[in-house]
Amino acid sequence: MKRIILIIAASVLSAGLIQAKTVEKTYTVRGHCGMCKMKIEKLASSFEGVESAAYDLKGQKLTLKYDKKLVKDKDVLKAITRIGYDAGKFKATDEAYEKLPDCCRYREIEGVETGDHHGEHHGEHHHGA
Ligand SMILES: [Cu+2]
Repeated sequence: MKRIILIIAASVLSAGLIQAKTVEKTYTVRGHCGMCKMKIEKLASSFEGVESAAYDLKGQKLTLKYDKKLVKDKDVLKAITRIGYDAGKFKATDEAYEKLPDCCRYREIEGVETGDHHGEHHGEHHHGA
């Protein structure tokens, strides 16, 4: 019995050595609903070399486990920005962001600069004497 355990331990160890290039990193990725989570995880894990992608919606964090030899994290993050989400140091373009469904619009939810300033006093310049 002990021997079996040893063999298992040894094989786990050597498997670890073979996959020494696998790293786990966490990035800030913006998203808003369950659909965002699904899309982000699906896209990230579609990359060859990405072993797992887990998005934490509350924490706005994406944790990637990937093989450095097969994939670059910045490529994954850039791909995420192309579907409309800010990822790490990369920002989604306004164009990509605009394509998101309403439920996914994380930028508007912050309440900063929504662009709707009605009733501002335009044209009320006083051309005084
Ligand atoms: Cu969403």
